Amino acid sequence: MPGSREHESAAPVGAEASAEAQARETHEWIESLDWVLHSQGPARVRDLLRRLQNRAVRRGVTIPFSANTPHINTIAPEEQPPFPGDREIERRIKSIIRWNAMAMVVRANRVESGIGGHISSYASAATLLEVGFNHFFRGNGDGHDGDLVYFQGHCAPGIYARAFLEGRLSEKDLENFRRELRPEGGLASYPHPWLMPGFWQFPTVSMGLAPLMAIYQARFNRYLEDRGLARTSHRKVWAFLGDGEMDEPESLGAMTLAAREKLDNLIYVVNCNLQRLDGPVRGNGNIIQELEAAFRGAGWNVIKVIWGGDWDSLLARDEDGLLVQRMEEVVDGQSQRHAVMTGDEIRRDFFGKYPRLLDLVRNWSDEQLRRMKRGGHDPEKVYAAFRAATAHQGAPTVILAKTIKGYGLGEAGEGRNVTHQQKKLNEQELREFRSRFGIPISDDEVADAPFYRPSDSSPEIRYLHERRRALGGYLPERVVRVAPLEPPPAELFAEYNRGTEGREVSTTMVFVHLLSKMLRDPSLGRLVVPIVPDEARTFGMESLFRQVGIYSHVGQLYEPVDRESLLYYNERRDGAILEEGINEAGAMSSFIAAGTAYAAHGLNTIPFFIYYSMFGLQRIGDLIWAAADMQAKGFLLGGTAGRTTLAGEGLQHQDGHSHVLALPVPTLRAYDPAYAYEVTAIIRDGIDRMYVKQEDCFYYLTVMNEAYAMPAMPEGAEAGILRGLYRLLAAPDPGAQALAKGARRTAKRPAGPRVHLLGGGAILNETVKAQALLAEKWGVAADVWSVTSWKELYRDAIATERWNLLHPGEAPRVPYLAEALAGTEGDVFVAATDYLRVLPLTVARWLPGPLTALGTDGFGRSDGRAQLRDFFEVDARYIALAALGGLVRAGSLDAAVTARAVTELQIDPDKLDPLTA
Ligand SMILES: Cc1ncc(C[n+]2csc(CCOP(=O)(O)OP(=O)(O)O)c2C)c(N)n1
Ligand SMILES: [Mg+2]
Repeated sequence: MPGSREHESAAPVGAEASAEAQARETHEWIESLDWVLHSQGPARVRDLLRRLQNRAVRRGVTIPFSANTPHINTIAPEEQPPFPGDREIERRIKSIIRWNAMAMVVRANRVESGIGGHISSYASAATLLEVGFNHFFRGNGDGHDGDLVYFQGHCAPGIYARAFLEGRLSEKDLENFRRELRPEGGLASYPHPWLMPGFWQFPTVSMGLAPLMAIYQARFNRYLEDRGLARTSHRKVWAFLGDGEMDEPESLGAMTLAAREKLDNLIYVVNCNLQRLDGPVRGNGNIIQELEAAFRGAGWNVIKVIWGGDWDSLLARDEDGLLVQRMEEVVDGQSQRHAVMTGDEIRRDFFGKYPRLLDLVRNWSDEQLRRMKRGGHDPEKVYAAFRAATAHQGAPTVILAKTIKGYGLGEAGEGRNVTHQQKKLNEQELREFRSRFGIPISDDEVADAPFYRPSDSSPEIRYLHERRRALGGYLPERVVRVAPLEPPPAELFAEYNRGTEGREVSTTMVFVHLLSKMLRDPSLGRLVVPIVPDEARTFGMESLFRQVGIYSHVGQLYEPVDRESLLYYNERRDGAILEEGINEAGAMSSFIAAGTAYAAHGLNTIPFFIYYSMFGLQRIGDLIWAAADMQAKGFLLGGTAGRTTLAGEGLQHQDGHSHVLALPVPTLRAYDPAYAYEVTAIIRDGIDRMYVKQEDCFYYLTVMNEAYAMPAMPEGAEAGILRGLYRLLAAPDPGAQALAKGARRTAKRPAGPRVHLLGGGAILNETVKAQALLAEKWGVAADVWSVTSWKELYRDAIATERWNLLHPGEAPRVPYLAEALAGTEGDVFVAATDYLRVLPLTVARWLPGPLTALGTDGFGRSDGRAQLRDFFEVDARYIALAALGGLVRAGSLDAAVTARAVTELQIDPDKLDPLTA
């Protein structure tokens, strides 16, 4: 090409050289390299290669960037350490586990077709896991010393099968795999700490969350050590992951953080069986090479375990690199085919491409070729990789192990595209599996797929226990050994109950003020973990930069530009703040690590994760669900909350539904407080429940940026604040105003129903204004109730109703809502919220009278608060109108009043409907 820097066309001599001459030339270069390596060592080889590369570039040869190494094992056979275990016994143990894992799934599906379960994932991962169990994973000993292992969710049957051999699970448990509701209990489908709290530590089955959470767990372990709270440097974090799983953005999303933080306590093991659910992960590519480049590029230590030991001798004889070239040519889809080929077919398809490769395996039988293992099925290769990974310093390690999905299933699924879904084996297939792995089950019995456990005195069981003893105990194991926290001093919270005496502050400012006080508290402060995704300034938290510092393992290597200012950007090794950058998913993973430290480390660390409320439950809801599964504790703070309260930010920022999204998370207590004393009462109660009483729950609080005077706490309001509702302001006595301005009570019901305004969060003040409006303009008396939590009211009501349903003979219980509103039967209720109307509607049927709900259904807009509250019809005027409408429907007010009120309140009846606009 004219102008091209690459002078292909000008290639003088070599271009026309025959293939034979080229081969000779290649050979000479390689010989030279070998000689330099032999005589002067690897540094000189590197130097020469660099110089050659520079030379080529300067002569116009473009060299495409590649972060790849050749498609062979990273650890050369010469560097491989001797295998310390008993290969034969370990093989037998592994075979028995394979059998039981498979039998568990097959039997569960015989009892109940369609109950599910997976055979092929564990079948491919067995060697990886067993080498870990026999030689690496440290147990908890007598404390919290163990490694933290994230097991691939679909491998659960294999983990159960091992625990069965260890005597930690019974035959009945295995029989009831995926049948947890049997009277005697059963095993959870996947790793769920909520369902098996003494066993599973980490929920991993929502793909992509485990790799992300593991990174932040490893970083949090460092943080604990740097803050002097725990010794953690000897504890490794292992994450066993699927190659298909690596396509989740979360899987690779935080990889640079792990490298930047030099997390050498972290090891990923990616089971590269080349398949996911539907078919190949990269049929037309090579997932191992692709992941290698990504991880190396990010700064990880990458160890590829591709070929088993049988390949070593062939590779040793691959003088000119033709075998490696062939290994690199084969795309994964074809490699998957090789897994199901006969030896003869492999000879023709793989080696047959080049006569010299055919020659290489001339003396190999077909059977030998068929049995050549992939690296992930060779314990010696896997051991070498794990050992190198655990010894590596200064970077996290990823092990990319090539395996076969459904290994050992033969015709029943080995390497087949359907293997992920395989749950049933017929008698013939069971027999073959049994024979292939040498399980001592007779032909007569094999059809029943019985579980098999050798006696306690057998060499297998003795070996297995001996190995786990040497490594400090059994895994997985979740131990909760934490002393309850001493209740924090009441003085911390007392000042907020007095109100701000007219000073205008926002609930966010109140929260930050309390957080700062808690961080200063001598006993509580060390346990508080503030977490922000680049929003500290948004929430006015800069003062904490100076007070407690931003965590950085390396401290601060630069002089901050704002060094002279009081609130300078202060990074410290013992800093308390986890400043996660614009990364809610990572910040949530930190929250999970801190919120489960009571189980992982025996520490009551209290995370406070504050973020833009719109980017919480909506964006990272799956992680919040996982946090609930893990019984994480702590406080999520949805900042700048509310659809009409975060003015100016518009459609993608203004949150009117996070409280709806909080409804489904069973252990999440969600509050929408309006006043300082509400915020602090809830946080105080949260600390008491979670850390003093050790209840399994966590908290979601929305905090706003609208400043207003905070009133003092009404006498006796605290219990109601926590339960979700209390009377904030009793109705003013309408007295002389009663009959003013046409508010004529009908003759039919002279006393008439009363009005109750239920407000909350950002809209509570509008409700207060509506109360005044109703009294002044129409002489209507209304009580104002602050609703701090629709979710609490709803949960209490459904729980009570359920109890009544199941106990018809007993005196019915009364939901808290009805109890709190006793004496208001037949009254008129108006609820207004900065969230969707569905929140108040969830409890409508337990209110003693008819409800009109106002809320912010629809898209947000950017404008001021007053305009937004008009647009969404949640300001005092609409609340008043709704109250009048309720009175009309109740028959105590003339319909003409409301018609006039629309005009008087300057409401445009033909305005846009925010629901659809
Ligand atoms: C977020 C999420 N999406 C989809 C699934 C459903 N799913 C379960 S396993 C699987 C394939 C897993 O493939 P891979 O990660 O390669 O693991 P392997 O079983 O091959 O070891 C899929 C799609 C899931 N569990 N989580
Ligand atoms: Mg896979």
